[in-house]
Amino acid sequence: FSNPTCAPGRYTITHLFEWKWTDIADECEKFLGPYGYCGVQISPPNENRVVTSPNRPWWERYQPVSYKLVTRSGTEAEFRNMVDRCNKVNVRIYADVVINHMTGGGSGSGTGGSHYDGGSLSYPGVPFSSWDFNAGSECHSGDGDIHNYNDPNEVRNCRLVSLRDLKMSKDYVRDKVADYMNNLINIGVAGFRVDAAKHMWPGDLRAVFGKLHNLNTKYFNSGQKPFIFQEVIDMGGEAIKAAEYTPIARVTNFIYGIKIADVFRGNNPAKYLKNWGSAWGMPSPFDVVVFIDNHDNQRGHGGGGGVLTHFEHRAYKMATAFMLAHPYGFTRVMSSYDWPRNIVNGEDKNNWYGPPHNGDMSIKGRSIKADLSCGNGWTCEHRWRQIYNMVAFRNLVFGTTVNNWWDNGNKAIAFSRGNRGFIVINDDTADVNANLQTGLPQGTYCDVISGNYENGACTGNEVHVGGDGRAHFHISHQSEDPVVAIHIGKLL
Ligand code: QV4
Ligand code: CA
Repeated sequence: FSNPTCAPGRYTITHLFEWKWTDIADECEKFLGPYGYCGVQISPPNENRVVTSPNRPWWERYQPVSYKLVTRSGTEAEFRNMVDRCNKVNVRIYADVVINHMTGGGSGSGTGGSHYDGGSLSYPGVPFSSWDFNAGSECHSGDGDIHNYNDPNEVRNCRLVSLRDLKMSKDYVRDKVADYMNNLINIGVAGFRVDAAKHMWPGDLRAVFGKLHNLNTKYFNSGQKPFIFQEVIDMGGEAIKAAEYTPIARVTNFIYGIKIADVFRGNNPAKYLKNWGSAWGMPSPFDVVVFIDNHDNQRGHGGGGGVLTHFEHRAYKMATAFMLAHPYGFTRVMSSYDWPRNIVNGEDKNNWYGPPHNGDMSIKGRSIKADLSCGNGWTCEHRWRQIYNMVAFRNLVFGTTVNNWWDNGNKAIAFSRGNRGFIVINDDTADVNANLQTGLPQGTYCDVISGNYENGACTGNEVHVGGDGRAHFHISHQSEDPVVAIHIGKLL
């Protein structure tokens, strides 16, 4: 399950957090397909609890009520239409599946109208009843919630923030979850982000994944398995290790964003990135999905904090350029919406804010500006030139290694990817003014950070590589984008 199921030549996904299905379908056709993205991680597509206090927080979608495909993002028909249209332009859909638990306490109805009662453990929309949940015989924490992350039994059999914990050791529960995932596969999704994987036993996940169908041959070659990445937060300090899950499928690498933030905030000189990868205490590149921030840690959830986000745009763009230029891991670009942060004593009181919405609380569509960026409250990092052009860079240099490493002994670095691409990043407090070996063929290249190559001309800076492979780079330390990236796809 560790092989990304991208169409050929595409190597990066973006998380279109809380987007509507109709917007995603349009985005696949107008932008993600043409600009070389592999796919989209979507918000959970199944029916969830409607939370009104606070009013429709983003996190209500992590409280399943049933596996019906009706959410604020859209109806089942809209979902099917999105999957079909995206696949037709070679953009894959990866569903976020919340299978560890159902809702927290309380009762009411879900986004698809199904009833739920977290008190009596009744979810008729599936159906699940009290027999299908872990209880006192499995969880020994006293109040039923997880408190001690050093006790693997507690982390897996007790409730994560009171969310009713499914008894995945039961065949019936495994079958219902596998039926849900197979329904998505049959519709045409290419894989899954598995929410809260750390809170499920590896053996139970193996059993569920073992029931999964191959991908739909309408869009994929026969015999292809879904791509699966498991959300396992392993920062090294707890009993449960990512290594328990990597033999099954990939895991999300949370160490990555913390270490990268440290570098691009200037606390750890960039020169040390020379051996970036497993040498930094991270898993094998083929076992991980990597990202600068995610929907939790960008707002202080999930033990988050400390990572770079779009709010720190300068460092964020530098960090993302490095991530996309470097071969380590399968890359995911976060795509956010804006919200009014209100930090009191280190905590954002507004970190629950849901997506931009209309008066009836339906999700507002994103608008597109002339420079391709988004409006209506959508941040759309995936549409920032400094980011989408590096997605194309990654596609072009795929399969090559890091060569021609250079650093100034401190916070300025450069390296090539084989003889196909070259990047210089100046995170230092002085300008870079250097003649560097790029490893590239002679020619005039278009810097894809400062501009685009349009109608045979470069709208940004040109870089002249001589017959000896060397070129001169001048990067002001005061630039908003102190990065230059060139590749053989943008040779004038
Ligand atoms: C609260 C208290 C509980 C109390 C309960 C009683 O915290 O102690 O028992 O009330 O009513 C929401 C609220 C949370 C509330 C809970 C239950 O924020 O305060 O509990 O609902 O009503 C997201 C949010 C959570 C949210 C949850 C469900 O982050 O705040 O909880 O959705 O709506 C660990 C895990 C990791 C997890 C991470 C956040 O190892 O797996 O925490 N990350 C994933 C998702 C994340 C999601 C979940 C898991 C749960 O990425 O977005 O949590 O599906 O690190
Ligand atoms: Ca569990």
